[in-house]
Amino acid sequence: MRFLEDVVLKKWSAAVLAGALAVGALAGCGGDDAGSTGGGGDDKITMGFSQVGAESGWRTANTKSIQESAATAGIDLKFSDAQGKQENQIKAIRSFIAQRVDVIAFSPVVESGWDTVLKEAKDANIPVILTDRSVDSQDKTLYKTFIGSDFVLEGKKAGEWLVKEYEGKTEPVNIVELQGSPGAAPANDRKAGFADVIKADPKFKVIASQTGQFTRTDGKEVMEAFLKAHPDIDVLYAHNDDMGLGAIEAIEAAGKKPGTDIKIITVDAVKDGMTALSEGKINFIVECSPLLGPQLMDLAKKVKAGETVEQRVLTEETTFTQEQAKAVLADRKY
Ligand code: GYE
Repeated sequence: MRFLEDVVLKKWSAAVLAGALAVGALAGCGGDDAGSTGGGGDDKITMGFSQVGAESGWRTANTKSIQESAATAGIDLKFSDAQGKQENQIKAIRSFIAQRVDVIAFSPVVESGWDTVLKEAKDANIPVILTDRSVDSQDKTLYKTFIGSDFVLEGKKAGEWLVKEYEGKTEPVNIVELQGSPGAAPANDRKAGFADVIKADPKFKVIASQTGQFTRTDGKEVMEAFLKAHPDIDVLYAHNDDMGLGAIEAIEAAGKKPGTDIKIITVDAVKDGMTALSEGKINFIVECSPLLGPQLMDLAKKVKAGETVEQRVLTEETTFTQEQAKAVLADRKY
């Protein structure tokens, strides 16, 4: 068992000392629970968390939620920013294993290529919680649970709005798509869900689809190129608000009116996106909640206590029209 490690022995003696001071006896502190939870009641859970980066407003809100919830839950958080690189995440996870944290949580930059490092965590007996994004590993025992959104459903909701918007119309609808970062679960799934819904009607044509890396800068640049290559764009579907907001700048610079000349659908519903929606520059936003912190900390405690948790924890989300955005904007926290 990993509790023979130095760090745990240190924790253990701290717990023994605390127990002795509190009740003047050692009885409660040397029992079996020290072997499964790492010590007595004052012994903090340590979580190693590897974040994707800081690419979007969503990510910033997600990081804040995780950091604040860890503090509230009394969990010692070791936070590492991968700056968008899988290799950095693998390094961070290996370092968490070496430090023998109690729980590892991470939001995978891409879906593939995790089996080896997840196996290392499993062999070290350190539970892993996937947060926000999933991995495509076949072996589901490599992680305890996955908390996050259903990205395919988000793509479908975007497609369904479009189908309704153009109901009864027969002329072609030219769509350009700004994809999220290549290989990321939300990019793959939001593309697939959307395509699945619009394929039922051949008038919907995706005339260009490229990555905008989930960032404003890339969203703007790629949209500029789209506008140059295609004078006849009807709709922009952006996999997140930030890319949509970048694209809006490009559309305005090209002398067109976002939301009117080109209809815009995005995903996330962060404050900047909701502001643009309420101003009529975006037409529809599919919500994706970044506030995963409280549930993540809860799951970490359960997993650490040896309780069984659901393999999949879904976040609840809605969608927003321009009118709905106006109604909730003032209370939007992120
Ligand atoms: O939609 C995007 C971010 O993984 C759900 O990543 C997340 C996505 C989010 O960069 O804005």
